[in-house]
Order: sequence, then C-alpha cells, then structure tokens
Amino acid sequence: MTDPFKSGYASIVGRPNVGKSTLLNRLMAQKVAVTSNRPQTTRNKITGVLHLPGAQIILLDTPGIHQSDRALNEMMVRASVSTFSDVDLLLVMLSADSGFCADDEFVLNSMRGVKTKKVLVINKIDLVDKSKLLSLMDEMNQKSLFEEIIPISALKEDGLDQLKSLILNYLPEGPEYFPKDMVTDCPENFLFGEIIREKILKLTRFEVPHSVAVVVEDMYEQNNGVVQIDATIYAEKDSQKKILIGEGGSMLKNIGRQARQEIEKRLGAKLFLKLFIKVKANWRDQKRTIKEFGYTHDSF
Ligand SMILES: Nc1nc2c(ncn2[C@@H]2O[C@H](COP(=O)(O)OP(=O)(O)OP(=O)(O)O)[C@@H](O)[C@H]2O)c(=O)[nH]1
Ligand SMILES: [Mg+2]
Repeated sequence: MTDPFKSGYASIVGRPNVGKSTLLNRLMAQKVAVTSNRPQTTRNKITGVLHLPGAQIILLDTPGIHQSDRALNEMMVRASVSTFSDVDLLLVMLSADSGFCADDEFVLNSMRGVKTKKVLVINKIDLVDKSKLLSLMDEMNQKSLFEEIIPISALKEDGLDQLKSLILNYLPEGPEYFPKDMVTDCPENFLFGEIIREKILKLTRFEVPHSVAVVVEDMYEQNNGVVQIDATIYAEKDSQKKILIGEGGSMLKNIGRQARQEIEKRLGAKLFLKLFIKVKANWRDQKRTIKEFGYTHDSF
C-alpha cells in the first residue's frame, strides 16, 4: 500500500530582511518573490506551491513584521499576522548573524497565544561560526516556544532538504489543493512589476526604495512577436522622481535595462519595456491608493 497524500500550508514569518523570500525562492527552485538587502522588500503575501512525490507543500512568504504607523506598513504586517492561525506550521525565521534582537522579540510577541505549531528557522548560518550558532540555538531553546530548531543557509542552499522533510512531518493527509503546473497564485504582470521594483531597490538608496510602487498598466504582444509592457513607477516626491530619472535619464535607463533582461528571460521573447514615472504624494498613507497599486489584503 502506498502512503496517503499529504498536503498543507507553511507560512514563513519573521522580521524584515532575515531571508524569508530567499528561502521561498530556493525551496521552489525558481524566483517567485523578489529579494533585496533592504528591509521591507516584500509587501504582500506570496504563495509558492511545492510539488513533491506524494505531497504538496503550500508555502507562504510574508512581509517582515515590524512597527510603523503608515497604512502600507500596517497592511504588510496584517498580511503576515493573518496567516498565523490559518496554516499547519509557522516557520519563524531569525538571522544567525544578528542573533535574537528586539525586532525578533516583537515578532514573537505578535504571535502570543497563537496555537499553530512553530518551528524556528535560523537562517544565514554561512555568516557565523559554530560556537555562535550553538549559543543562539541554546538561547532560543530555552524559550520553549518551538517544536524544533533548524539552522539553514537559504542563500547557500544548506539544510533545505532537511527543512523540506521537517515541514512534511507537520502536514496532515490532504488533497492536491493546486494543479501540478501551478507554482504561485501571483499574476505574471504583478511579478513583472515586482522585478522592476527590485531593480529600483538595488540601484537607489535612502528613502527612495521604500517610497516606490510599480504598476504594470498594460502587457501585450506586438505583431512582430515583441512583447510590450507599459509600467508606471510611482514615487512620493519630485525629488525622488528626479533621482529615479537620473542624470540625462541614466538611472531610468539602467532600471529599465536590468528589468528588461530578466523579464525577457522569463518570457523567452523580446521585450519593449516602457517606463513612466509619476508622483503620488503620501501614497503609503492612503488605503485606497495602496489597493489600486495591487497591495491588497482581505481584511484591510
Ligand atoms: N549570507 C546570507 N545572506 C542571505 C541568506 N538568505 C538571505 N540572505 C540575504 O539577506 C537579504 C534579505 O533577503 P530577503 O529574502 O529579501 O529577506 P526577507 O526576509 O524576505 O525581507 P523582507 O521582505 O524585507 O521582510 C538579501 O540580501 C539576501 O541575499 C543566507 O542564507 N545567507
Ligand atoms: Mg521578503
């Protein structure tokens, strides 16, 4: 007799920048979420469906949990917190190099009273020596909050097979929730907008990365087989718009070139990427605009 099919949900949660989206991508063996070295990169819940022999793991990548009064940030945190009780397993992530800090404490406080089983994933172990890792594991073990603690390096793909089998142990018998060819519920044009935003996160600094939203307005195939994407980059201030355009248009060109190369690879077709820049003052404080930009959350 064959083993029964297993399926269920595991949510990756933690403070910003610990490597949640990197883990999702590495487990999926493809880019589903954008990543960057800036905190608050992910702005909404992203689903990745991992199809395994005899099992299906539905992974949720969530925005980093943090404190902020802005409507956008509130929505981001809510998107993460709302997964807590809806999943079979919470993968709570820490970063080994920074250890357990006040921001991680805030994350643990936000899950007080949550009954869902929790496994602690200590990421970025490639950045620390063994003794530092062992003392962090010991410190976290004493909190008696976690079923297990697993050290990994998402970036170096160290410990990922062990993590996959660990997740499977917590999943119930269940159906194939998603068809085999489905890897994410994220629409393609949203991901393309995110790829453009990722290049902006990489190429700009100070307050610019956080103030930017990218909306793909249109995507269609021209008669010659070239795909055209029209996308608008929104900033909050004229000064930010100026930075995004750059001297003689150099920054915008660079953003466009890097995004185009990546999107072309995914499409397997030539791309004409048309970028516009607009200013929408204080959009991060306006719930309606946040929704218009595609950062939606059900209870928001
Ligand atoms: N050295 C090292 N760096 C890592 C590892 N995992 C992720 N990173 C880096 O950490 C940074 C943040 O990674 P993300 O995956 O964007 O982090 P996140 O937790 O999704 O961040 P938010 O979306 O802002 O909450 C990036 O520069 C990654 O390359 C790891 O295992 N080792
Ligand atoms: Mg992320």
